[in-house]
Amino acid sequence: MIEYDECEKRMVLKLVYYGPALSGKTTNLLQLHDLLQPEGRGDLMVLDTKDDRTIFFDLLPFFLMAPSGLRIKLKVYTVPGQVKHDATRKAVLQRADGVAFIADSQRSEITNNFNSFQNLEKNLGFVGLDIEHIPLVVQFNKRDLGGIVAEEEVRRVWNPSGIPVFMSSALHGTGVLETFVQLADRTYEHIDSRYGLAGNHGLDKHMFLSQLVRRRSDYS
Ligand SMILES: Nc1nc2c(ncn2[C@@H]2O[C@H](COP(=O)(O)OP(=O)(O)O)[C@@H](O)[C@H]2O)c(=O)[nH]1
Ligand SMILES: [Mg+2]
Repeated sequence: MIEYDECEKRMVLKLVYYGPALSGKTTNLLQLHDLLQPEGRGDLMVLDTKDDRTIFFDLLPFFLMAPSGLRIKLKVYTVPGQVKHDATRKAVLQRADGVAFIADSQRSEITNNFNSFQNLEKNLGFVGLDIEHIPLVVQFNKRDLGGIVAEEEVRRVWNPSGIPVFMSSALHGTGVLETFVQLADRTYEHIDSRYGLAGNHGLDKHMFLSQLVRRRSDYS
């Protein structure tokens, strides 16, 4: 599904933050924009309506270079979570190389999380992708709030799936980088096995991740 042009030495990777409305997908991108190294980072595009909801998507681009000269553009998208925007979600999911599912930890959101995850599975199928094989991580956000599902309960439900699960409070920046790094790690593995990022381009995983996630504070 990846966009790869051998002659142009160019690769575009697409990561998608999926989940129910208001779970914190846009907030994750805002925090990532602040946490990640400025050099390779493009401009964050956030398209909110006046009621603070994403109607199309948000986009945060990153640029990396492999020792071979291969240029990699990594685009991180969010989807609108509201049920009525299903067509937009399908469009954003097209050609995705990895997905982070952002769940809302509040008990009141259990059904919305469940429906949105089912919607992800269905829409991946619709665009010709398979939830069993696409790099996928799950984040339970808003851990700072009361009335949330206990971590043990979350893990009991999700552990059998083998999908990595992170607890976060995106509003306060915790768990955001961990989620992203794990998604980037899984995506690297997936791409490397098909395109030989290490073998053909001299880009090992450590180099890939460190180009992405050097924190701002490393520069001050
Ligand atoms: N308390 C709390 N609020 C959060 C957290 N993450 C996001 N929010 C709030 O939840 C609302 C929806 O967040 P947003 O990122 O727009 O959700 P999206 O619809 O998934 O993009 C906003 O008011 C955020 O400030 C969090 O970790 N804790
Ligand atoms: Mg949003």
